[in-house]
Amino acid sequence: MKMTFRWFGEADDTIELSHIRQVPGVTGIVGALTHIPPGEMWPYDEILAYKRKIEEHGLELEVIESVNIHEDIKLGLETRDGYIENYIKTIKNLGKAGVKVICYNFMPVFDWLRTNLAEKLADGSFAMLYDQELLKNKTPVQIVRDMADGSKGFSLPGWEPERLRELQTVLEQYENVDEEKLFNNLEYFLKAVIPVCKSRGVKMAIHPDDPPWSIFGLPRIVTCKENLERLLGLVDEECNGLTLCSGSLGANPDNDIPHMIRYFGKMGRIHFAHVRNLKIIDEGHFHETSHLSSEGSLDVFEIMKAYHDIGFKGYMRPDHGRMIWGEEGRPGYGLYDRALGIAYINGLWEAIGKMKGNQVGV
Ligand code: CS2
Ligand code: MN
Repeated sequence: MKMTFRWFGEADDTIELSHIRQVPGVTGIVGALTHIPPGEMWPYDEILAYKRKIEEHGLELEVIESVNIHEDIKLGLETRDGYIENYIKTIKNLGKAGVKVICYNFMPVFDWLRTNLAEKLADGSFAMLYDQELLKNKTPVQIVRDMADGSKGFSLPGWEPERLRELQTVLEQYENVDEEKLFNNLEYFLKAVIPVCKSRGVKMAIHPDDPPWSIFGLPRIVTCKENLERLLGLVDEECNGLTLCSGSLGANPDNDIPHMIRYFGKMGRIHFAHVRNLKIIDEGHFHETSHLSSEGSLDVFEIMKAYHDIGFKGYMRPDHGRMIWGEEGRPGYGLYDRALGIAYINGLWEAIGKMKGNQVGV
């Protein structure tokens, strides 16, 4: 595997590239041109300038997270073709710049959702929490306001203000879109972009829905093994692949993450691995934790062992961390806890390899 670290760009991140370079084992950045709204084309020159900056610090830019999908594509509106054209141009420009994997998601309206972005844990750290009960008493507009208030002024990935300004209208448009329609709209999108990816050596890696169930009655389809298999079959090509996010899928205890890694990994369809742990309190109620297995509900050793057993050669990154040691930053994306996560993941990886008799642990 290739260890990477998510970075939001100079203007939009508290963390310096030179500091990321010092986290043991990190070879690349997972980046994005966060200022470009969904639906618009990413210009080649801008991608190149961004990549050069990263390379100046001895890091690679081979993974993008995310190129977000315009709502009209998810809704299946007639206007989608123009946005798909732009997406294709972006794929071509990214491919030309050496990008190998594009992470994206197909969640209607909202990206990942939490009811508290800074829940204080017993050890004094802060982590993100989700409580389905609290959602029941809130309207989508209130939730958007809460997320914005809790974000400490940082833009949150997938929560672009321009996209959410039209919230009421978009929610009404979704009244005609059920899971079947959403699958059809994903198929339409994939049929247009996958051939381009294939010819350019770029892999698409869909991110699971977070949490992996419907919220506010909106359809969600990237939620479980059966649906992941179905979406891979929509266009049965290697470059139609997955971002296997343990924390997103793992919020539903029915999802057996090590099994899913082995199953889709053997098919060669996992291109990007997000490793995150979380503690399930009861149904629809969980908070994020450090990566350590004993602190959460997921067994990170079993997750890493599954990746090791399938000979995973793709990109990996620690996902959401807690806020520790007084760090101020974008919720989920501080330096310290994600760096600790990497040290732990690397430790497991080395130990698993050496237990198998491989001296270098890979
Ligand atoms: C999240 C998402 O779990 C995660 O990685 O932070 O924002 C994720 O980046 C997007 O859903 C991917 O499109
Ligand atoms: Mn993730």
